[in-house]
Amino acid sequence: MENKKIIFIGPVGAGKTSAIQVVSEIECVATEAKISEKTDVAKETTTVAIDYGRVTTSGDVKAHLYGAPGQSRFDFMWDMLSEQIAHDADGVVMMLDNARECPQSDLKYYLDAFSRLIEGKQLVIGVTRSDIQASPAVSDYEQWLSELNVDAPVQFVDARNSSAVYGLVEAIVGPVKQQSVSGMPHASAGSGAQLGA
Ligand SMILES: Nc1nc2c(ncn2[C@@H]2O[C@H](COP(=O)(O)OP(=O)(O)O)[C@@H](O)[C@H]2O)c(=O)[nH]1
Ligand SMILES: [Mg+2]
Repeated sequence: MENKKIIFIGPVGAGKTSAIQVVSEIECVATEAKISEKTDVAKETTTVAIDYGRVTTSGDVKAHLYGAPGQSRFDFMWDMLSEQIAHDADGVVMMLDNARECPQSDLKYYLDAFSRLIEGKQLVIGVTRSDIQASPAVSDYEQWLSELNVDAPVQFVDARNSSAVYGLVEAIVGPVKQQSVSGMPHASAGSGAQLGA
């Protein structure tokens, strides 16, 4: 059985936890991940809460979904996360909240903070809350990405909507058997929330 790994990154409230929960075929709880850091004097272990869920592709590949903590108090964990959990990831989903003050800054910030993780991997940008704040538009994100020489598709999604989130995951691992434990494979989370890719 082949395994793949997808890491969800982005600011608090962008929808990482919701997205992983809505598509996961197993009950997901926020997992406590042990991250160890070797220092000169001792081996320190810190525990940090991360989201974990799983989907299976139609080619029977298990895709493991991890949500990186977004809180700034965990900023210092990101490098360790990148190295110890995510170093062999197959792709990265960056969730951004369109209703935040400056999504363009968030995009730049997370591209920079996770540059080592993202390098050489498939990146997909999932933008939530366009139901609350319609602009910037997909084309704005595409423009910013091209100015930064970053090659990544942009999809406007509602993180509570499983079909939208499957779209993000499938951009990395290909077609997925849609069998989330939430039992609502095509649940819609609100009117006008899905603006498509
Ligand atoms: N209105 C709206 N709410 C959303 C959307 N996506 C996610 N949410 C909600 O935003 C809140 C924060 O999401 P959460 O998954 O906890 O974000 P996280 O901090 O990135 O893990 C939850 O209450 C979600 O239901 C969206 O597209 N529109
Ligand atoms: Mg969360």
